[in-house]
Order: sequence, then structure tokens, then C-alpha cells
Amino acid sequence: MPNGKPGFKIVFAGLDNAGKTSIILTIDEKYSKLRNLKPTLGAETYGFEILGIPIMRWDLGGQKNLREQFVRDKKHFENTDLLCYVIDIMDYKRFYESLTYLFQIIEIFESSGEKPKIVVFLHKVDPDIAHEERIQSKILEAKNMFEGDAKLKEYDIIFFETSIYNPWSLLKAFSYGITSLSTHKAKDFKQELNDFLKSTNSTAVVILDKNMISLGEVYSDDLTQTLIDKMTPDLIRAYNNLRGISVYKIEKLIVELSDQYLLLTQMNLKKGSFYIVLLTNEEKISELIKKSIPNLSVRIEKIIEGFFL
Ligand SMILES: Nc1nc2c(ncn2[C@@H]2O[C@H](COP(=O)(O)OP(=O)(O)O)[C@@H](O)[C@H]2O)c(=O)[nH]1
Ligand SMILES: [Mg+2]
Repeated sequence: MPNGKPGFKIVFAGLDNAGKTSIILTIDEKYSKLRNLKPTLGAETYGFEILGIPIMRWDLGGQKNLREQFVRDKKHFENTDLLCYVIDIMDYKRFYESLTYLFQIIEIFESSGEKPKIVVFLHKVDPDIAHEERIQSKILEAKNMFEGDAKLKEYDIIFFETSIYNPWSLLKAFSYGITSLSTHKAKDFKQELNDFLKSTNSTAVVILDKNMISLGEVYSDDLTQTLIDKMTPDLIRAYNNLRGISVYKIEKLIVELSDQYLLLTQMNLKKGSFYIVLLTNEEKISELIKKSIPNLSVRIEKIIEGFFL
């Protein structure tokens, strides 16, 4: 494990009502618990696991008095590997207050010589209103305010537009944060996947773990990325639904898209079972599955084994 630690610590912070607890529950598919959500009074912890490595998520209540307390005694922020900072895009009157809190947190990290990765969730960008001008302008306003700041520039913070009504948007942001904890192996992974695309006449590939956390992904361009983004969650849902009907013995799902194929299948590696989503021009898709995918499995086995080492 990194620095001999038993696992990773991920802190979810932001103002009260930003949506932190909802994000964690949605990632965990605990939808029924969303119904009677009350403000988090203090700090709650939620376990998670990735590639067999325990991850503790800290959900820090965002009320003013709690923020002041967390900033004062600092201990909740100690040994943070990843900060998921949540900003409610509808709460634009408090963007500045939110920025101030993020500063205070960063100051704590700096005072203890830590430099965790930071992912910002521009949250409540619900699918039905995401395209609206008023929402887009708020997103821009928040980004400008946070990106324009000299201190935050040092942290190459990445922004994701998220909503609990689009769980995939949360998984994308969370996956990005998780894989950023593995900079070295993540690069090897990209290289391996790029080689795979070239050798199989394909244009995009994504490897996801059982919780739909993306561990590696490469795209030939923005269009293939958009396509994969739009299709992957429904493809995985359909695949799992079909697998629930045992008589069918489904091992792969193939969607024909004019001159390309979108393929979903699973690879069984030592660390567990992984989804592979592939967009390919290769017509002999059965051959590709029989030959190239086992080959890929062998090659990424090592990368996955040492993903967080
Ligand atoms: N429209 C919308 N509301 C959300 C979203 N996420 C959370 N909420 C709502 O925001 C409120 C605060 O959520 P909560 O998770 O308790 O925020 P926290 O204080 O940051 O933990 C609740 O009423 C949620 O239903 C979202 O993506 N879209
Ligand atoms: Mg909460």
C-alpha cells in the first residue's frame, strides 16, 4: 500500500446542503436512503473497496459551526489522499463562501505538508436542466471563480458536472479521483490500452471494476468518448439484467452502430471480474473476442495487480 498505509482516505467536503451525502449514497446505490436524508451532523464514514483495497470516505457536515470546528482542530483532514469538494451549482449566492472554505481546507493540508488530489463536483447539474443557459452560466461562473484563483492553480483541480439523477456522472468523477491515486500505473494502463486499440482496429476502450469504477480508458476522439459515455451505463445495466435470466448464459453484448460495433464483455482476473467496453471497426468481432481480449487480460493483469502500489 502507499506509504505503508492500510488504505486510502477520501474526504467529501463542501457547504451544507451541497449534496455530499446524496453523492455517496448514490454511488453506493443506496437510493432508498436518499428519501429521508437529514443534514449530516458531524462526520460520518462510509467504507468502500477497490481492487481489494479498503477506502474510507469521510462525509463532513457542512454547517457553518461544523466547518469552523473542522478547520480549527484539523484532525478530520489529516492523511487525506483525495478531496472530493462539492459545490451546489444552484446555490450561487454562496460560491464565494464555498471557495473560502476550500481555501481553509487547503491551508490545513499545506500546514501539515500534505498535497492530496482534489476533484471538484459542480453538483445538481440535473440532466433535464443541464443545457439551460442559466445553468451553463452558473457553471462558468463557478469555474472562473475557482480556476482564476492563483493558489488553486497549483493543484490542477479537475471539475466534473454531476447530478444524483445521472449516477454515471458521479461514477466518472469518483473514478477520476480514484485513478489519480495511481498516477504511475494509470499511465502504463493507458499505453497498454492504446496498443490494444491499434492492434484491433478499434477506437475506444474502457475497463471498469464491478462497481463501475473506470480504471482505464482511451478514446480516439471526443466523439467516441461521448458515445461510450452515453452507452456504457445502460449497456452494463442491460448485461446484468440479462445475466439474471440464467437460461441465456450471456457472455457478451454487441450493439451495431452503422459501421462500428460496441461490445461489452467481462474479463476474469485475479483481482476479480472487470467489464470491458470496446468500440471497434473490426468486423470479425467473434475472433477479436476469442483472441485479443484474452491477450489483453494477460497484459493488464500485472497493471491491475500493482495499481495502487
Ligand atoms: N436537484 C438535485 N438535488 C440534489 C442533488 N443532490 C442532492 N440534492 C438535494 O440536496 C439536498 C441536500 O443533500 P445532502 O446530500 O443532504 O447534502 P449535504 O449537506 O452536502 O450532505 C437534499 O434535499 C438532496 O435531495 C442533485 O444532484 N440534484
Ligand atoms: Mg450530509
